[in-house]
Amino acid sequence: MSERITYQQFLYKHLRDQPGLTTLLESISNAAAGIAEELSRISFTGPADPGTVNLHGESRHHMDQYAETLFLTALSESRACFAVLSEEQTEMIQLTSALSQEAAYIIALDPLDGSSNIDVNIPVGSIFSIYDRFKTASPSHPAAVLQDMDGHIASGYVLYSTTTMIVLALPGLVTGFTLDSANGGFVLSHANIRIPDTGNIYSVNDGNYHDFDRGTQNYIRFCRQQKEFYERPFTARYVGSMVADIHRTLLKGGIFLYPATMALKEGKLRLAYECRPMAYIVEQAGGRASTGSKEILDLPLRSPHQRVPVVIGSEEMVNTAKRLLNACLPVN
Ligand code: P6P
Repeated sequence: MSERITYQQFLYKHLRDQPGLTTLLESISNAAAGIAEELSRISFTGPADPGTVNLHGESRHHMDQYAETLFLTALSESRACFAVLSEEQTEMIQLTSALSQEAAYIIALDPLDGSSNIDVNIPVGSIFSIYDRFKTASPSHPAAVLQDMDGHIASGYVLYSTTTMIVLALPGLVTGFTLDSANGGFVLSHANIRIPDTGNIYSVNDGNYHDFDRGTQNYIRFCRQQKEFYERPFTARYVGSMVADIHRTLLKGGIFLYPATMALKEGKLRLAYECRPMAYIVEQAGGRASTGSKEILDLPLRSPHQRVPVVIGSEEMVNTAKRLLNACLPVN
């Protein structure tokens, strides 16, 4: 058994000159542990209230509110967070005065992604990106700070599944930590995560096939045909929970796609707190993230809940997908 390194020890080692960021990341882990605890009791606290929807018109679970409250409380108590863009809130929430030099950071946060899966015991996640407002030209204006990636310093997700994990991406280093419920706290379990350059798992909601454009249909048919005509058969895996699908892709290689559909012409997933964080994590691990034509991390954020199509995963597979997605071959 290798030496046990705690999440705190990792932060003190890699961020010793950024105590505020360390405090912020510790607050995120505390909220994550609290959410994991409440999720473990979900069978006793009851299912979602049917018919409850969030500001996006998507089904809402009482755990969505619970998760957001834990994160906002922890971030506020950290005193390191200036503002939060939360999936659950129409506008950004400012937690402190713009004059606070201590509150250097702005967070884009999906407090609990995939909550419609909770009541059938399928993994869910939290997703976050962290920006240092003082690295930008407009530190007092949260929307301006998030407009591009200039102030971005870290992204991560929490996966609530067989185990609860935090995957944290710092520049050039992606690391996984597993919650040790017996001793409390997160412990380093996946040092220096690197995504395989290629793979054979494709992850897309095949039910949308006839709603996809021809390029996307071509790529999906390419994936299906790998089984019949090529030496390396592909396999399909789709959890329907972005954090779970991306985590598998990150560790095993593969590709995840949420393309535009007839109903969602910009795709379903949000740039600020789903696609950007996941793109940063996957690219720092050696993978790629695109809309199919543009790099996710090059996209300006034009509105808080802007949606974008996403094609993300192993570099070789994303490159192949981009070629087919943009080749307007007829679907026969
Ligand atoms: P669909 C969950 O609702 C979510 O936001 C992501 O976690 C997931 O990848 C996607 O939507 C699934 O969407 O339309 O395939 O059910």
